[in-house]
Amino acid sequence: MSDIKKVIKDKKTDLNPIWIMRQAGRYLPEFRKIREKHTNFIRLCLNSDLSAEITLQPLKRFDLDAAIIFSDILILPYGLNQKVEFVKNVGPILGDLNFNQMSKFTANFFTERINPVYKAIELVQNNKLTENKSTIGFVGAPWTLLVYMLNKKSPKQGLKKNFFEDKVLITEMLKIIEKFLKIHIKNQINSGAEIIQIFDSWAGLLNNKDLDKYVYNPTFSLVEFTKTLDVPVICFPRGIKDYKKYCDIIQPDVICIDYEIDPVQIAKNIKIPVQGGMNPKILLTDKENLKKEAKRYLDIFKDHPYIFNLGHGVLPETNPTMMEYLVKMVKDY
Ligand code: 1CP
Repeated sequence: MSDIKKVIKDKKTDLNPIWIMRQAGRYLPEFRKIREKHTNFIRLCLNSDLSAEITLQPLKRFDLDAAIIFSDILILPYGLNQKVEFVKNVGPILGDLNFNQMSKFTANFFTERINPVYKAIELVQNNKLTENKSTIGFVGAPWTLLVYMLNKKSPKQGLKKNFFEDKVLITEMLKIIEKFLKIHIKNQINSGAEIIQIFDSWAGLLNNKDLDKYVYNPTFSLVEFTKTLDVPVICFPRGIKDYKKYCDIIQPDVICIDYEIDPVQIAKNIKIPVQGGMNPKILLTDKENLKKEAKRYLDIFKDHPYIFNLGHGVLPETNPTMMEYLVKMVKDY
């Protein structure tokens, strides 16, 4: 069993496994080299050999405990025939949403469209580099996907003015998203994913009164479904104010915390295994500071089942030597 699984299943507190959100891609020169030649990002995700190679790149360099599949949460709208493009220095731009068409798609149609993602998982899972490690599959949470599919671009500058206007469309879209997320989760598990992480990157955009409809209900349904397949679920509701309430309602196997939440309060109030927390910007400072901050998290979660990770994805400008230092430091703790 991998150390991550031991932390999740056996609630081990003496192990300090580590993996890093967005560890595949972005900051690695060997990734950039591949990316330069493959300008269409979705097409790159759908190239099983390259996707597997990129997934394994960080494991070749660092003693990480998991491989996270090189894909994207926006592979779901792509699988449902919504246009998805990644524009340099802008981010994702999505095409118009064709609800009538989407509501008619079958599981087979969707699975066929993104089948190379599943092939990549098989390749990664069968590679020697992932022996005794965990292969992590992932999805975007229903709310975060609804955001991209309706907003058609990143909500970094806010949601479009009439985002919540068409309540019927929103309700129906949430149902479709949930249905195909379950198919996507099941397919990933059938291909060898041993853990599923649900990224709710935009949970922090909602008011408390809207959390039931957009976050709690649909995410709980996904978590419950994944558990019936006997695979643990890690939830990352970035920006949510009340992590305790989130855990009480959703009951994930692991809660991944963002860097804005006080880890001391988390360690005190939350009983389930915890992952993450440290601000990715720390990796842009110096080794001494990095050691101090990483140690702070390790100390706080010393008697708690804890998987080391960051409080959001590793930043593209991160120097790989800082990552190397971090992984060694956590392993030697
Ligand atoms: O231009 C490039 O080279 C592409 C950059 C890139 C990469 C490497 C994107 C575009 N996606 C990915 C891979 C990716 N995305 C992974 C697999 C690799 C890994 O984790 O190591 C994962 C898990 C994701 C997840 C993802 N995609 C999230 C959730 C996590 C988070 O960071 O909040 C989100 C919100 C996306 C959307 C997305 N895809 C890419 C970008 C630039 C964005 C964010 C856009 C925005 O700011 O709204």
